Amino acid sequence: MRDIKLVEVRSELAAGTRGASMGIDALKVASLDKKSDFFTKFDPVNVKDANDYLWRGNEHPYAKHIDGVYEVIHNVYTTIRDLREKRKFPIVLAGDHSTAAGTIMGIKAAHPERKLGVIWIDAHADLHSPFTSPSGNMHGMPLAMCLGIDNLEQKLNDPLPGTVAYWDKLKNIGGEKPKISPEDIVFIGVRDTEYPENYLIEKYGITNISVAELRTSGIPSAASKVLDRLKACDQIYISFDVDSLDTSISKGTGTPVPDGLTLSEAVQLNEALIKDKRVCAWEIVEVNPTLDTENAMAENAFEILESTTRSLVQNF
Ligand code: 5AB
Ligand code: MN
Ligand code: MN
Ligand code: MN
Repeated sequence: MRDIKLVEVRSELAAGTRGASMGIDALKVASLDKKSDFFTKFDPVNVKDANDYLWRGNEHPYAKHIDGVYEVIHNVYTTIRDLREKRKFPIVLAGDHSTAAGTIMGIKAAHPERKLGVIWIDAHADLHSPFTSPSGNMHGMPLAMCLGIDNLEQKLNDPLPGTVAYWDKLKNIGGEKPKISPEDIVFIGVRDTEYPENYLIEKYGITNISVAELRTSGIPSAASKVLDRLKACDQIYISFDVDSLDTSISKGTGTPVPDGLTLSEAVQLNEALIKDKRVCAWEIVEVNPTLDTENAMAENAFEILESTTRSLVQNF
């Protein structure tokens, strides 16, 4: 049996649009509307956010609020490390996607000898660094933090020395070595990238299963392909950014992108992936009810959360 622990991270510091910190509560409202007992079944742990940095001005244009983002990622890292040491299975509900770096760092620190694979279901590759980011929004940077890369070959920005010092500290949370290798990342649904990210995807040959490919091959075969691609890994983390969904059902998120997954595809995909026994944590991020009408995004995201958890519980 899996010992599930819900982890709530109400951070929105690293998103470009305000409101993602309310995503978790929007999911809870959706659960009530659907008369689900989901939130009564699991006793959640709350990770301390640093959203008050939003009112302190921004001294780091190429990595906005990196001082606060560092604090939150560190808090997530210690929480996830401790849970994994106790063999818990974290289901993480988070605001902005930067905190996924803390999840990865925590998983790795608990079992440094285990090769960690990452399934990143997202419209974006989140491979930027302060040297390449077009926005300075750090929710576009978590995978670069975990890979420990700056991508100076594609440098666009000159971050201040203070920013670079924080960035180096961030990459070293949980130990100086990279937490993951590029060959152990599989993207699903990535369709909105910038050229510094494309450079890395090509350089490292990172696999992306496009929405079209997923449709042609069917979900079961796409899921097996992803898992097979990670056959060298001993443990796997799945990160689900709701902007992987199509804009017809993903208006309530900061950076919606057309031509994404349907709700039923996302449900089937996550249900299939989580059945692999190596999966050790699952995360859903970036619901922003302030951009939405009638809580539609959270209702769809809640369906994915509930069905994925059910698939996990039924299989173990
Ligand atoms: B998300 C963009 N690449 O860096 C940037 O939502 C978007 O966590 C990042 O995937 C989106 O600002 C980050 C243009
Ligand atoms: Mn993302
Ligand atoms: Mn995204
Ligand atoms: Mn997003």
